[in-house]
Amino acid sequence: MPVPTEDSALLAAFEARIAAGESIEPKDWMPDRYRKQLTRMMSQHAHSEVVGMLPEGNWITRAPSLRRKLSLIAKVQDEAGHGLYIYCGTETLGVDRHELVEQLLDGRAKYSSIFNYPTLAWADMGVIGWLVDGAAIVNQTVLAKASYGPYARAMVRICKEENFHKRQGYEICTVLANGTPAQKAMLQESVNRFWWPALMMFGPSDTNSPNSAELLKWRVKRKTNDELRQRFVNLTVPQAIALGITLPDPDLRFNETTGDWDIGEIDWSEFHAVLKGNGPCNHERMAARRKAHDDGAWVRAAATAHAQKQQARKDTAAA
Ligand code: FAQ
Repeated sequence: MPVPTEDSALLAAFEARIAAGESIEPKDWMPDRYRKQLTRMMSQHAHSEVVGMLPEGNWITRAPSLRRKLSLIAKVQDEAGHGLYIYCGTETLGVDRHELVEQLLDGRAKYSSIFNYPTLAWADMGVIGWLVDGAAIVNQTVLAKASYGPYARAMVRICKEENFHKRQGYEICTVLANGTPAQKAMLQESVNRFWWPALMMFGPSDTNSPNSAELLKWRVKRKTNDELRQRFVNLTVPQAIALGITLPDPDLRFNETTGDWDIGEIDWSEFHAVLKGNGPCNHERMAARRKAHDDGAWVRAAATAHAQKQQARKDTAAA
């Protein structure tokens, strides 16, 4: 019989707290794997928010009115804020955000596949808000109940802002759907491009998701990738019907038995190609991130110098 070690007692106590629905906080004991899994997932999430500014940022100068420009700028700025909350969250796990940013910039870290698709038309600003923020909300509403306190709390605030993003996106879609034939066609063409990539945001199917078992066991994830994807489909199909547009899936059917909308086969070869860096915009996105990072070097240097000066003043006053 194995002799219980200190760690196994700590692990049992940790798992009992999770089973009781308690929140794990930064100074609490946690298994190394829990810390590693959270760092991986949260840093990828933070990177996604920051890279996710690029496709929409591309349309700020071309928004069709001042009102649209203002709300698009505000949305893109919100995404930067979400990245910052989540980077702060990862720092509570004992990692340095500079190291995480390095991992993104040198290609070791992932970010969401969806941001490797181009934004070719104004309608994409509506469709990203509706489908991409819509998918993010479905995922993040559940993550707001994740077992790690700092991540869960960041999600509560982020979901409030994402809800606003989704509404502004859907409102753009509504205007286009009720506009001229050319506007309606632009909307349809955008939905045709974004529907399948939005479904891929939820990750591989449950049978091919290596991280899910551990994340579900420790209640970081509370639903599987496929469960969340299905929830998103069920919520979104009626919204597409209300807009009078067609979702590009000939196999989409309402299943009377399950009450779900069944979808056709996802092209997983496309998903894996995008993850390997071969999506339509991977190179462009990373080049833009690296340039922004290099251009911001003087800001980081100035902020560090300022902080050091403040600290020196405090030290002198305390001496
Ligand atoms: N893209 O074993 P699983 C947003 C990777 S925020 C790229 O199932 P897991 C807001 C996965 O990392 C969007 N990689 O992994 C916004 C793993 O690789 P690794 C981001 C993906 O962690 C809107 C491997 O495949 N949201 O949109 C993707 O259990 C508009 C195996 O997968 C989050 O990050 C993918 N789609 O489940 C911003 C939410 N899917 O690390 C701007 C938090 C999977 O082993 C504008 N994250 N991979 O090398 C999650 O919920 C989870 O991490 C999943 C993946 C569901 C993404």
